[in-house]
Amino acid sequence: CYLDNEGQLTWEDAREHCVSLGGNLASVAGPDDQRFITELMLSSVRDTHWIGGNEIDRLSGWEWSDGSPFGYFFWKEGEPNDYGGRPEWCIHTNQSNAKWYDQVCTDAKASICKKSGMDIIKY
Ligand SMILES: [Ca+2]
Repeated sequence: CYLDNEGQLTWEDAREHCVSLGGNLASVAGPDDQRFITELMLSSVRDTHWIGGNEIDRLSGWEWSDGSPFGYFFWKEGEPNDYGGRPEWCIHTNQSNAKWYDQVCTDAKASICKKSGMDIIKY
């Protein structure tokens, strides 16, 4: 299931929060996962949400914090861009189009956790 956390956290704090709930920040394996993410985004009071995609390990490139393979992409056109030369090493989605943007990981944002075995919960 997917959990929409509307509290504003850094990417790392958001990931730790998801882990404390027995999950991780959401990974997106394909269009079905993305559809769930999009539905959650549309019902949220927040415009942007961290998901698990990151390139904090600069040698590995983009990967998911839950360890699943990074093989599907839903970038906004022009992203990822390390805008202005900033270290935009974490992925958030945007409510207006549900697409992915790279962003500085210390920004405070809402977040979406993924956990197996439960229905979608909003809190
Ligand atoms: Ca960016």
